[in-house]
Amino acid sequence: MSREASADPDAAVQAFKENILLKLKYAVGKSPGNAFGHDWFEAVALAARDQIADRWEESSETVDRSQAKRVYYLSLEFLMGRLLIDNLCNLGVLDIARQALRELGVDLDDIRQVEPDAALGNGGLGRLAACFMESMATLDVVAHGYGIRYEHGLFRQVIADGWQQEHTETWLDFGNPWEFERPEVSYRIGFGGSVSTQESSEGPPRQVWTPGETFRSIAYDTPVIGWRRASVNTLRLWRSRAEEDLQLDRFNAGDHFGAVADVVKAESISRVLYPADSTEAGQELRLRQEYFFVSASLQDLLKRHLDEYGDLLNLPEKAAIQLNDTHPSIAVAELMRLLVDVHQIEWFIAWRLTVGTLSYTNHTLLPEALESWPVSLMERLLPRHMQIIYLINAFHIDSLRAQDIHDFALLRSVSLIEEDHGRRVRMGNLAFLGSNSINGVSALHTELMRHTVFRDLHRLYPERINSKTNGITFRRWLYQVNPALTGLLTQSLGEDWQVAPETTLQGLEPLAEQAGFRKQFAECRQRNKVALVRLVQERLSISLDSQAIFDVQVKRIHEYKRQLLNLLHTVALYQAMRNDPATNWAPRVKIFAGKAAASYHQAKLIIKLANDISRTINSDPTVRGLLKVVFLPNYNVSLAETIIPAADLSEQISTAGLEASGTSNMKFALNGALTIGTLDGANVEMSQLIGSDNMFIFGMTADEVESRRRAGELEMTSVVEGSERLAGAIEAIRAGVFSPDDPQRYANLIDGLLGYDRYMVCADFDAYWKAQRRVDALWHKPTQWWRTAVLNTARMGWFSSDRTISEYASDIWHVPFTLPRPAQKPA
Ligand code: HBZ
Repeated sequence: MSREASADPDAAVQAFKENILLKLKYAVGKSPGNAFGHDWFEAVALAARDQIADRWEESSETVDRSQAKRVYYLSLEFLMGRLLIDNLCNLGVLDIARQALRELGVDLDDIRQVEPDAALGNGGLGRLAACFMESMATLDVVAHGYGIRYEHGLFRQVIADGWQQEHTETWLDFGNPWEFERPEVSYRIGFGGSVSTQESSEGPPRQVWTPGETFRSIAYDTPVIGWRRASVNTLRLWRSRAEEDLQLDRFNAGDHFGAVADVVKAESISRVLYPADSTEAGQELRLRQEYFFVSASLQDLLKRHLDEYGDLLNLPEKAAIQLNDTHPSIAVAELMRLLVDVHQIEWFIAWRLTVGTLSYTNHTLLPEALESWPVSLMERLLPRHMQIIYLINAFHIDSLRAQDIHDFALLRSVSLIEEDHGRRVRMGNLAFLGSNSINGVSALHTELMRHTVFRDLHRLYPERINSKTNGITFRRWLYQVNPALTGLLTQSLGEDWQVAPETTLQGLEPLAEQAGFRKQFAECRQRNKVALVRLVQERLSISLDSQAIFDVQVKRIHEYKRQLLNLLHTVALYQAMRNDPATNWAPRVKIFAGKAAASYHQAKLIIKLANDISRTINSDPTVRGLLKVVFLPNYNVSLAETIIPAADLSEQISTAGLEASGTSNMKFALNGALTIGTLDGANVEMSQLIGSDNMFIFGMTADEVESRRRAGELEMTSVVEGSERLAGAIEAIRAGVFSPDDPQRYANLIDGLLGYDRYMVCADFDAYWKAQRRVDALWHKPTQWWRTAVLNTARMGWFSSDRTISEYASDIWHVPFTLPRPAQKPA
């Protein structure tokens, strides 16, 4: 099959249809008469997979022949979501598949819903990895993603009486048609045991690690195809297995459970994704997961390298390994171990190869999210790695002393070992020292990295830190989720705009001045809103007015993201509407969704508060037609795909300096929602490109937040007293207006806010309220609103993950890439 879909559409439909029927019969074992939704999904997925496999083979052969440098993206999370539409789109056969199914009496839109979300991630970091996989394939960057094939992804959130409950997610229950199991690709992973010194006649003594227990990693490969059949890369996820499935001697002795104990222990490593999205997990199992996938991935890529070149000394020229946050940072010690102990490369050469190959992306500055492991745990679980870390540290500190650096405070701060709170290994410092590039994910975040967490390391290695502002794949986050708008853009900008939206989208700017175009743009939104209204009706039995402003905050629930600020505004707005229902209010629907880490009590209370507020307001006839509040349960990629294109207003209101980048901010604005937000993360760059007068920017800047924190001004009684609206909202929540069944429910939450407002919710409230009134005012001027909305879409081109990946490719990985080319027209 060529890079373009077949020139004869009808023949292509017939061929696809036949393949679906073959898959249904021979792979699923059903006939069309007794096939259910999932059977059809599987048959279509397998038919699409055949086409991907053809391209996969071609891609691999081309790469093998060219001996191109390879990129390895190591990430504990890949939040892929559903893959059917993604794959059909990138193959260029979406319409062909739709028609083929229609002729079989099946609706593609029904069966796409059957596919479970691959939720192997918590939030932005995991979704970024998924967008990057797609962009790398699209740009022909030769890349492998490496991670864990969790049997259970992020928990399924159920809201019961307003409270979050976590249920096990079961995405593999019906199998996974996209993956290929590779039982022959398997490595041994050790833990514990001891290290001994072995004298050698050929050189210096060698350290030999004899693990106390070993498990096996098994590879599962999912092909990732680029847009318009560009390259096909591989996402290789590891599953953990015991060395033996059954200990027969124990079984024969009657110990039937003991006989499989090792299996249970081994498999627990890849059993479930850690649901904490920022607080350090602090669990042995988590460290085991990190080491397990890092070791398997490094063994695998070194084997590939040796098969290709027979030598490891050219590793940095032929491989670039990107560490997605510190979760894979044990790679620094593991790569050293493999090079020195297994491949017997001299220490300093191994160190040069390691630093030359690794690079690290930081995604957070929150102190509680910076990983560190107790030395005692490391010594017990990874004794050889602990020795290696000590050695790296000793050589590092020695080299500084040799440069006449003796400042004790500086040496302490750049050390790999934290001595103050029990001895711990600082994984951020390990990743920094072992990498040639350390990048932040937005300009502001990178600047803060240079001045906060990595201040001292940055002084020592000023050229290492660089900024790579995040991006999103437009294939999924515009073309697939918003076919109406995509169609309008094609009609207005011509067939080829999708090839380089980074530049072509700007062509919309003059159209923002045309009433006819604005009307069509607004109609697209309206269709998406109606779809969301339907979903809310189905899931929550709440009816919404699709003419109201859809004001949306969807993301993980975290205090720094300030859902509480939004809820306080909701209450204040409710009170203002009740007091004065005759004012010309802009009707609003406040939409919330997001999961809280299971152990994060405050975040779970915020979910309950959102649900309490929702119930009270939605049943109050005085604000009927003016205000509704909904909390949509179980936020995931698929739900985002319905919500984002239906949003009028995007809430990006984190305390400035704390959101590293944000990526939903980009998805909303690309689809034409207006942003209300602080100057935080990538909002800053968005405001530069979109124009701050086309966004509702409010609140303290990162510098102002910092000064206020330094001055210790976190006690808020006087701030609240000075703001009548804020005081009213706080008082109502505290008095139990929204929780009559338990009036004290939010007393602590509110007291905390007044006594020590760490995230400056109160301090930013008035500015937020005013910005919201600017939203109302603009909504009353539809010409201006829609003009602004069009300009938002027009100016978001730079936030494509193709741009981000092209920067990683040129500046960090030093690999070639090709931007998409226009489709060749059939002769
Ligand atoms: O990474 C997010 C940042 O908060 C967000 O601002 C940024 O846009 C995004 C992509 O760069 N960070 C996360 O999503 N972090 C995690 O999900 C996480 C997961 C497990 C952890 C720690 C953090 O142990």
